[in-house]
Amino acid sequence: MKRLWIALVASVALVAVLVAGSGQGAHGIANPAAVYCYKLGYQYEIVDTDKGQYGTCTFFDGSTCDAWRFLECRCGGEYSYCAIHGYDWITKTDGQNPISRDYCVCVLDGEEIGAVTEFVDVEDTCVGPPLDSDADGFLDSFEAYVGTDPWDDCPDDPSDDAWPPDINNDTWVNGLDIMRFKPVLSGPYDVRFDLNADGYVNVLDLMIYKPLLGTSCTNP
Ligand SMILES: [Ca+2]
Ligand SMILES: [Ca+2]
Ligand SMILES: [Ca+2]
Ligand SMILES: [Ca+2]
Repeated sequence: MKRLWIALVASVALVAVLVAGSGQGAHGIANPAAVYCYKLGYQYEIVDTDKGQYGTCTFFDGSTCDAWRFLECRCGGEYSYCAIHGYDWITKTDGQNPISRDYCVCVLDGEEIGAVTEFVDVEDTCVGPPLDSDADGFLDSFEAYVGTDPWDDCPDDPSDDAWPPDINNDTWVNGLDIMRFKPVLSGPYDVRFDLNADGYVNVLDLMIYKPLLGTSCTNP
């Protein structure tokens, strides 16, 4: 049941960007801030200026941060690994992180549970696909965007938003899900239906159903 369409969209081009200039092909030394941005499924770009190059990370809603500031949660904290997975976040400046002097730590119920660089392998020199923790074919960051659970690949009950195309949470992707689009297509924007994350609900979102129709998921 594993579908990878979103995961695969960006990966081919970005791997080339991430390791460009390393001279070591696909196994080069990558910039941790670039890898972090990429592995969360966002768009990393290198910007040339008079003072040199820097990297930016662009999120689904089009907003952008400097990639290193994003890694440190000094910018775009609401798009961070922590936020995507339901945690709070803080930036620590005690120099105790091997990747960057200032670093982002996830916080759950007031307890620090780890730095984002522990959860995301930003030193991965063979850059794999972006994070899809539950392997339901939709990236963690995308699931956070539409409001489904990035840890759960299949709904347990009709209120359990777990698998993005399964709008009615019955474990099947079929016409019943597509019927739910009807009032939304002509009504106010509802992010739950924005399955290509472009800020609109329209026929482009319905396109993603083509390879998925008739498929289902199962709970353990
Ligand atoms: Ca997923
Ligand atoms: Ca999910
Ligand atoms: Ca369904
Ligand atoms: Ca859309």
